[in-house]
Amino acid sequence: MFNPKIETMSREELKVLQLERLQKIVKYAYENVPFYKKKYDEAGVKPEDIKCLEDIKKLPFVVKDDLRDNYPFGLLAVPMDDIVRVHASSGTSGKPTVVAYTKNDLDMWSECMARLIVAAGGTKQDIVQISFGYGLFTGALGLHQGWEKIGATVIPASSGNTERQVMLLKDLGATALVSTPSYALYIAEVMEKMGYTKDDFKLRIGLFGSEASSPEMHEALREKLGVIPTDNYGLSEIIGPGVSGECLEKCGMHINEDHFLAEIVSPETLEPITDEYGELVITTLTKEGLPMIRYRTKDITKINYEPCKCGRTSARMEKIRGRSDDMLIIKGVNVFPSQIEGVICNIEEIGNNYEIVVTRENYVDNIKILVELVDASLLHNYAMLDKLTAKIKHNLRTVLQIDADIKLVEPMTLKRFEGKAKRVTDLRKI
Ligand code: DLL
Repeated sequence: MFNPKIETMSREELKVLQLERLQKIVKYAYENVPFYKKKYDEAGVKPEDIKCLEDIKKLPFVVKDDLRDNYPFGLLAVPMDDIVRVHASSGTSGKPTVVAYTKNDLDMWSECMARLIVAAGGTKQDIVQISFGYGLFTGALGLHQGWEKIGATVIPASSGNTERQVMLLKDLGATALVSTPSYALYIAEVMEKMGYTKDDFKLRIGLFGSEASSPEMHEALREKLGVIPTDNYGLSEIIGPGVSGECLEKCGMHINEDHFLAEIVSPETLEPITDEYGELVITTLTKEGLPMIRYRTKDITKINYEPCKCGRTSARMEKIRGRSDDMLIIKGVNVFPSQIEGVICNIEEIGNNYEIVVTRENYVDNIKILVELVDASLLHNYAMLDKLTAKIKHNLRTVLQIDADIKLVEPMTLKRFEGKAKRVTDLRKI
C-alpha cells in the first residue's frame, strides 16, 4: 500500500476525520466563494449547522451548469496567484468546464493517484506508457504525477498515432499501459495487424479509466494485451482521475475517502439511498482551489462499505453503470450502453466494438446495434449470418429485455477512438 495508515483506517476514525474536514471545507467555501455564500443563505443553512456527517443533507447540490455559469474562474476560493495549474473538460456543447489547482491540490492529487496505482499493482520498477491525450484533459497529467510519485519510469506517449504507440510499447519495454479501455483495445488490434502477439511485449498491468468498461471488456483486454486490467474513476470537477480505483481483487473501486466524501442519491428524488444503485454525489474534503460541495456527478453506481480482501478499509464503488443522462429508455425499458457492451463482449463471433443508434418512428423507439464480425468470411455465409444475428438478438432480449436490430459489419470498419469512445447516437433527441 502507498499509505497504509490512511488506507487501512477504521471506519470510526475515518468518520471523525471526514467530519472535521467537512466542517472546515463548508466554512471555507462559505467564506471564500460568493457562490456558496449565496446558495447557503438562500437555503437558510449555515456552516455551523453541520454537526454530524448526515447533516450534509442540509446542503444544496452543485451541478455542472454552476461551473458553466461561473465560467471560467468564478468558483475559485483562492486568488489566481495561488493557482498553479488549470485543466478543462470539453462539454458536449459550448464552453469547456475549467478547473484549477493550488500547489497543495496538486500534491493531494498525486498522493491519491499514487495510492490507486499501487492498489492496481504498479511499482517503482514499472515502465509506464501513458496513452491519454496530454493537454487540458486531466487524465494524462493526473496519472503521470502519480506514477512519478511512486518512482516509476514514465513514457508520456499521449494518444494517437497508434502504430507508433505499439513501437514505443515494444522498444521501450513498457510494463504498464494507461489509457481508455477502448483505446487499449484499439492498440491491441493494431499490434495484431503489425504481426505481433502479446508475448512480444512486456506489458503486465493496464490501468484503464475515463469511460465505462464492462467486466467482459476487461476480459478481452486481459486476453489480448496480457495485462491485469483495472478500472479507475474520476472527473475533472472533483480532481480528475484519482477519486477511486480497483485493487487487484477487482471487486469495486476504492474511494480516497479522506479527500472525497461520497454519497448515493436517487436521481429522481435526490434523497440519499443505501445499498442500491443511484447517482454518485461527491464532496471534496480538502481541495483549496475549487472546493466542490455535494457535486452531482450524474454517474450511476453503488457503494460497498465492507473492508476489502486486499486489507484496505476504504469504501468501494461499483463500476459505473452509466450516467443518469446517458441511460437509454427503449420502449420504456431502462438500459445503459455498458449493459449492451456486456452482452456483446460475451459473444465470441463478434468483436468488442459496437455502435448503438436509437431512432423513433411513429412514437415507437427502435434500437439498432452495429457490431463487427471477427471472421470476415462469414459475410458471405447467409445461413451463419442469420444464425448469429438471431443469437445476439436472443441474448439481448434475455439479459436486457430489449429487442434490437442487429447489423453485422466487416471487421475493423466501425470507428475507433483514441480517447473516450462515443458509442451511442440517439437520433430521438435531435
Ligand atoms: O475522465 C477523469 C479520468 C481520467 C478518470 C482518466 C479516469 C482516468 P472527465 O473528462 O471530466 O474526467 O470525465 C468525467 O467520465 O463523470 C464519468 O461519466 C466518466 N468516467 C470517468 N472514469 C470512468 C470510469 C475524466 N472508470 C466523466 N468508468 C465521469 C466509467 C468513467 N465512467
